[in-house]
Amino acid sequence: MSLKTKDEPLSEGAKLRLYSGKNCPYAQRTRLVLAAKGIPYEVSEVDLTIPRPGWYLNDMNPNGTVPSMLHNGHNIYESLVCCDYLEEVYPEPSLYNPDPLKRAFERIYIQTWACKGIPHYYKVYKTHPITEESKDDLLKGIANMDLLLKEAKSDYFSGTDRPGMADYMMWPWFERIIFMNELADFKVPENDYPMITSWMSRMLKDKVAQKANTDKDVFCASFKRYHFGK
Ligand SMILES: N[C@@H](CCC(=O)N[C@@H](CS)C(=O)NCC(=O)O)C(=O)O
Repeated sequence: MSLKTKDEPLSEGAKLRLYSGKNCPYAQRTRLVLAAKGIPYEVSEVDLTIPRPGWYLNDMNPNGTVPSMLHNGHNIYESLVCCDYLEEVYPEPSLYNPDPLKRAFERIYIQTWACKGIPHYYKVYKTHPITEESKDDLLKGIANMDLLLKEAKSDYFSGTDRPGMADYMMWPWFERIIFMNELADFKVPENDYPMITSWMSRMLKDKVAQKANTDKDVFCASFKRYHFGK
């Protein structure tokens, strides 16, 4: 199906249009927030294997990436900005901790994972051959999150008894890391990292995470393409 332009009206009942990518963890962040808040929306899938059309760059997102959202005729882009925007426009249920200090830490966790986890994830995901060094680096990033969760003394990075913004902003990569166990022989050892592995188990059971999940087949196909040129 061709990409809907900014001018094309939303389908009936949809509050916004999400320009997404089938295997994009950043777009999944937005899908998770939309699912958590029960916001009806439509999806326009962007084929990331070909250059974006000029109108997408002009009207939706000059960076050419997904996610982007069309809401009330306005374009919003960058995953964290999209998610914070949704939190403000659709405040219920709130995904941030009500306590300002805990909320600050949620943002710290998101940034920490972005700096110390995501780049190493992509080294394992994209480079061939996968080296023990790249796997160790990713494990260090995960170990760091294990420590932070331990210090937070909470089941979730939200600091509450349910997943919140920080959990949903990190989950897309962790869901894929679980798939990497089969594909890249990459495992997070439960005995060494009890906090993060039990968090991962809890997240797998979360209804929102299940609703806005990663398609395992799509992920595996993409992973194999990077690694084996298949
Ligand atoms: N900082 C951006 C990153 C988004 C991003 O890198 N998306 C990838 C797909 S997962 C993309 O659109 N890549 C297309 C390209 O770079 O051409 C965000 O948080 O939204």
